[in-house]
Amino acid sequence: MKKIFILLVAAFIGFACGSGKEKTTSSAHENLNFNNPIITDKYTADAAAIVHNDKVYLYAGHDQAPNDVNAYRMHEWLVYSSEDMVHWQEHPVPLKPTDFKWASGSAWASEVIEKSGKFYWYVTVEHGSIHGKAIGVAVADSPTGPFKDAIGKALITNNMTTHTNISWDDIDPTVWIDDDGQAYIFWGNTVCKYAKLKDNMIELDGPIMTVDLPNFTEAPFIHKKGDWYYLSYAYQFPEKIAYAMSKSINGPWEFKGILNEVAGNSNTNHQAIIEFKGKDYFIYHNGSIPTHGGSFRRSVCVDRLYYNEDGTLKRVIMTSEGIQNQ
Ligand code: FUB
Repeated sequence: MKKIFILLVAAFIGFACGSGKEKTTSSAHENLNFNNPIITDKYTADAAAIVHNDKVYLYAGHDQAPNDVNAYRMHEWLVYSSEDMVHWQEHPVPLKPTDFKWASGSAWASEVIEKSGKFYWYVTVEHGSIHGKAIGVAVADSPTGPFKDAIGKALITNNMTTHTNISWDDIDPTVWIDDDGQAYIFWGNTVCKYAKLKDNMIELDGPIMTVDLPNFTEAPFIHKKGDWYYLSYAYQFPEKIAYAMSKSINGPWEFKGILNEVAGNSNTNHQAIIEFKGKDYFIYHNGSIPTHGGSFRRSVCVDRLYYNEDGTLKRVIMTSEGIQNQ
């Protein structure tokens, strides 16, 4: 009897200690916020980001498709800013396809770049009179606008490129200013195209060239770290993100494999990569907001990006936690 009593006491102490330990673990988890997606009151997609005066400005397309519509309905772009990659402030709507008189809609993927105190916003829209998608440019004196059409006509139209028969191959611009000041625009669906830009940033300077990349779908993005140029892009469909590396913006580009897997519940993934306050970030979108999130109601997320010693990229780990207070 005495033996049974001792065993019961020991079992109780063990249970009490065990549950105490479990509580510590779960309260540690409770301190983590689920920071992805970073914006939850609107559906956002195709993020582009710049760093300016110690802030990140994030530009996104607004997915506005009603819950029963499975097609893109995108009538404006949005802009957010953050000082820590955790808290995001929304600014007034900075740009719409209707700001381009020659466009008929579709606020598809875009990218902003700063040059000489001006902010140039390269956007994909549907052209009003030339069949197919086109690329336009807006300009502003501040990263939050107001932006206005910088040219009064499209920079690139579907009839300027004959590499494919599809009408949506002139989409997803990304712009890079090289160390010598020369600016380049990369874009495309199915075929990755690029061209030099004149110093005024609103005219092409020379022929349209192509980059041969395996399973290129769309969303080219250029960034540089040290001596290496990186060309990441949406690979296959549903999209993974793959990347290639080069020692020159003009190539040759060496394919390096997958950087990010298919993002949850979304056919597209559309990445942007930035360095901010000494850390590297991978920005993408998924379709994770319950219950209507999906390929046409997407949400921008951010996770860390890490490099290997040889300059190659570690595969992104997409998380619900995202970026935590640091
Ligand atoms: O958002 C419309 C299109 O979907 C973009 O232009 C592509 O990059 C894909 O994300």
